[in-house]
Amino acid sequence: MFGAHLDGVSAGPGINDNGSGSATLLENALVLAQRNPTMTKRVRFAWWTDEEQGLNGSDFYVRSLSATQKSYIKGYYNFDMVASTNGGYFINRITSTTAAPLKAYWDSLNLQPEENVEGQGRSDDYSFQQAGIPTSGYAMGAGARKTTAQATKWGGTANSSYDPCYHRACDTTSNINATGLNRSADGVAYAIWNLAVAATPVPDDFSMAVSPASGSVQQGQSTTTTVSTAITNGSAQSVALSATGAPSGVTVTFTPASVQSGQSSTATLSVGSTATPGTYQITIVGTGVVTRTTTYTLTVTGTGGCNGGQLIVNGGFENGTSPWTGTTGAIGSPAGQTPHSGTRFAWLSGNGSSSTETLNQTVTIPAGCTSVTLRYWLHIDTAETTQVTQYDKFTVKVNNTVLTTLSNLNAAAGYVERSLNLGSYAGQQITLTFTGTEDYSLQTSFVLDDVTIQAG
Ligand SMILES: [Ca+2]
Ligand SMILES: [Ca+2]
Repeated sequence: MFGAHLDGVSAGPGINDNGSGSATLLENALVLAQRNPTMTKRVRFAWWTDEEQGLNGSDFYVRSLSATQKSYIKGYYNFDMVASTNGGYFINRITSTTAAPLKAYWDSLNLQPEENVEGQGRSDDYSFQQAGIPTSGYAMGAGARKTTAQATKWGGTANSSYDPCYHRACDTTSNINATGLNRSADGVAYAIWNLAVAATPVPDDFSMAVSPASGSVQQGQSTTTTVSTAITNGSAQSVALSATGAPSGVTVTFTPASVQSGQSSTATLSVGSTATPGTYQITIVGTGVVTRTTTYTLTVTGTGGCNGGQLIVNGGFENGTSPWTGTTGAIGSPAGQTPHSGTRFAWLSGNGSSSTETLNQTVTIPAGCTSVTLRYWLHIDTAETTQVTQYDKFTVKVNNTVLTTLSNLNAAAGYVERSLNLGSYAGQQITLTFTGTEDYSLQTSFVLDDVTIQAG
C-alpha cells in the first residue's frame, strides 16, 4: 500500500507529457499498460487532513491499524510540496530500497536528486516511519533557501526559498511549478508501476463453480445444477461448457451451452434407467482461451431407493491411517513393497515370525441396495516354498465371519484385484477386517491397497 499526500498543490495525472526531460522509463511502462496490466500488489491512495496541526490525519490512521495491518504495508510514499516554484528535487531517505524507483526515475531525467533534509519528520511519512513502515517520497522544498550549488544544478534563484510563497497569501494556484509537478507525477506513476504491476501480463482467466455441487438421482430421473463462471483476470471470454466422467446411461446438457465468463448456465443431469447405481465424480469443463473445470458429485440410486455410493474411507491409504483401526503401523510407504496406486499402502505380515496383524473399518451399507461389492488389490510374496500348506494366511472378515482366506499358496508377482459380494449386508452396519497371520518362520507379506465397497 502506498500513500499520497499532496500539500498545497493539486496534482493531476499528467503522466504523458514529461516537460523537457526524457520519458523513456515511463513510456516503457505506459506501453505495457496498454497490454492488460496485472496488479501484483495493492495500491491505496490517501489524502491526509490536519498535517500542519501535527500530522493528525495520518497519525490517527496509523494508530488505527493492527500490527498485522501495519505488516501489510510494504512501503509508504509521501508526496508533499511537489511543485515549489524555486524548488529542487528531493527524495525522502534517498538511499533506501523504498526510494529506489523514485530515484531511478529522476536519475533517468538527470535531475541529480538530493536527500530531503528540510522535510525530515515534518510530514505524514513520519507517522508511518514511527510505526516501523518503510517510507520514501518526493518533495521540492518549502521555506528553506536554495544553495548556490543547487541553483547551478537545477536553475532558479540561490539564497531564496524553494517556495517563496510557503505559508503565505501568495500560495495560490498560480504558485505552481508545472515542470516540477510533472516530473514528480511521472516519477510517482513510474514507481507505482514498477512496484505493483507484473512484468508479464496474465491472460484473461476465469473460474468455475457449481451449486449445488452434489446430488442424488434415482434411475429414470433427472436433476439440475447451476454452473457459474467468474472472471478472475482480464476481460470476459466465451466459454463452451461440457462434461466428462458421466457414467453410462447419464447425460449432461447445458442451457445455454456456452456463456461469457461471468455468466451462468444450467446443467441438467439425466439418469437413465440403465445407469449403474453408485457415486460418480463428473467434471464440468469450461473451454475458452483457457480451460477451467469444476466437479459435481452425482449419486445414482436404484429404484429400490438405495442411497448408495463408495463407502470405504481412505481405502487407498493415502491420507494417514484414519479411520482404519488395528495394526495401523502397517499403513505407510516403507521400502520393500510398492503401492498399487498413490504412494502408500498397507503391509500386513512379512515378519517371518509368529504374529497377527489386522486392519478394521466400520461402514454402514445403505438399505435398499441390491449391488454391494467389496474390491481390494492384494499383492502376496513369500519365503515359503511349500506348494500344499497354508502356513501364513490372509483373511477377509465381516463381523468376525471369515469370507475369504488366502495364503502363501497365492503368492504371485504384482497386485491382484479381488472382490466379494456383500449384498446380504444391505441395511446393516458392518466391520470389515483384513487379517494377516504368520507362523514361526519364513515370511509372507500381504500388501493391500485401493479398498472400496461400492453400493448401488
Ligand atoms: Ca495407495
Ligand atoms: Ca511363514
